[in-house]
Amino acid sequence: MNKKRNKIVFKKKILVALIILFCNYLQAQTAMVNVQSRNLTSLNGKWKVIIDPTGIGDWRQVWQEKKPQKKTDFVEYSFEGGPELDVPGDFNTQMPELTYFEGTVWYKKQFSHTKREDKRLFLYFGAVNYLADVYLNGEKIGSHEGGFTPFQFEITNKVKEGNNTLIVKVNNQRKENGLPGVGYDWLNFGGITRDVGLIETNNVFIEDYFIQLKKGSLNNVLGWVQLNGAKTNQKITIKIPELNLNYKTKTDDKGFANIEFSSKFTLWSPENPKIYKVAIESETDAVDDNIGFRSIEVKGSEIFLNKKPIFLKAVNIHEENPFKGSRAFSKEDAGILLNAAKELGCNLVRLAHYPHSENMIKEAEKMGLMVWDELPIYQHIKFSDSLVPKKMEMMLKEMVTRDKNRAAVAIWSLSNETYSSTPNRNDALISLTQKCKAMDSTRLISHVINTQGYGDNTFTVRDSLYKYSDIVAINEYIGWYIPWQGKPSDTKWEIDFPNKPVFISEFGGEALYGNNDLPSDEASNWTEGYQEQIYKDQVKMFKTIPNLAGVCPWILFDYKSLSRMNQIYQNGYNRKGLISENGEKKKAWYIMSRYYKGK
Ligand code: GCB
Repeated sequence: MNKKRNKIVFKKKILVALIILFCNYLQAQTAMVNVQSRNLTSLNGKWKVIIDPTGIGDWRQVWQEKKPQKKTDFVEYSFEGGPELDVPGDFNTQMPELTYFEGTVWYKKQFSHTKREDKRLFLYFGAVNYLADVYLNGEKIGSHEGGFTPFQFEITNKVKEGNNTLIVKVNNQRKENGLPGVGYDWLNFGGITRDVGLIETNNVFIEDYFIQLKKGSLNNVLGWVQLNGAKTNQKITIKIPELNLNYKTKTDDKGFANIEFSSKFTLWSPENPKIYKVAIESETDAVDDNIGFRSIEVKGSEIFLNKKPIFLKAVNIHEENPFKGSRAFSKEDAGILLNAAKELGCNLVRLAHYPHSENMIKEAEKMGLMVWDELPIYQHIKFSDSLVPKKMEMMLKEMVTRDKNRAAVAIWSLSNETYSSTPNRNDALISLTQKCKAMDSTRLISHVINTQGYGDNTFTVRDSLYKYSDIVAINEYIGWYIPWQGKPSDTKWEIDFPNKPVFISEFGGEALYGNNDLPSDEASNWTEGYQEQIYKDQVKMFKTIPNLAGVCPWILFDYKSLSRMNQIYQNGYNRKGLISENGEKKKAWYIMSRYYKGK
């Protein structure tokens, strides 16, 4: 009896400990948007590191940087004498011993600060994969979970005059209840992978705002502004000089103001990616942004951009610089990936399978590429773990907060290849969909599914989660993982959602560039010809799809994936790219680019 009780008490204690640990990772952070237009001091550059494969640094309390006090003392760690890594940047590609590393690396940076009256200071991270514990001058200031979204901590009362030491414990171990979970088909690039900086603000500052066209309208903006700080009743002005717009409103005592104005906008579109300079001003702050205005809707079984039907000519992209084989983060990296998408003839990029950097979104926006913005809710997620829905919600909030003023972002993609048989999957994803809609009702929402039936040359599309998706997004690899069951041009479709647009969000197959001498009718030869044939067949099959509103090959460039272990052809690369990691176009590229030219 007693044993049983002890067990229960022990379990309860573990639960409480877990909840405390988790709350720690979800610590409230400010959500200041558009950090690039703030008073930002970069902390990018060389950071000293300690590699901690066993995780003992927690026990040794590395963040305290202890020094020997007396002659008999010694300390079994030091940043001095060790390596340095570039921030931003994944750690895997910066040191050979970190190539496959999934564990802890401690990062250290010193900075000098001059305190100023009436100013507040925030520490900003564009992204850290996956867990970050942040210490300033030996004191923990917060934690964050999730590898692809930004976070910030206020350090106004913690920063010292003069020299300060920042230590960040970064851990990229896979977690059963992480997002993504433990299995995924891309390289788990760890580290401080995006920009880091200090942001100085006035006491009351413009924290966030939403300035986009009202759903269905081409000239009415419906949005809001949120201030942060004590003096919350303030006059707010929104200026768009090019349109002679000077809109005024006032915040309430929570620092919140609704915004509503109209103008004759030149609308943002792939043909004319018009972006306006917008100034958002309060009595104590001013922020500049570049904002485009467009409408995106589903009506019946079609997608409409600015009230005109549009076919989504898309391509999947992972956030990897193909030439360096490292996590992409810069404008230049974005340029490599997006220029190739443009050249293929795309009007949309599916940024798989997690939110890419702001550079990707902003560059895509300038180039006239719509963006499919996706959460890493990928395949085997432990929806029944009580922490998982909270993490999903947190990530959703961070993604939507960051990207909601980007006209390019047309679709919030909330999940990829989840399974209706996974406990709690529907409840968790339906609730997430509702939360997404409540945050932003102006964009489309998608759930990508790959569990359709395919037999007798007929697809059966049934998953009830599509009810909550504006489009029926299907991943199918007919011709690669599943052989064709008949003539592609005779394919039949039974779709339980006959009134929704259908989007083939993934299809394709593997080929090693330049591998052209072996017979091309055998998958196991990994020839360009075999991949090319898949594309030819797919293009024929597309004609059979009712309500087809777009297609999206997997994937633009070959990319690193450790689960791809065929050492003759794959060598650690997923070879479904239309282009090799060296920039060489495969035969399938030309099939796809011809298809897009004809659309
Ligand atoms: C999929 C996944 C994608 C994989 C791809 C593949 O269905 O969504 O992440 O990388 O298949 O290559 O198998």
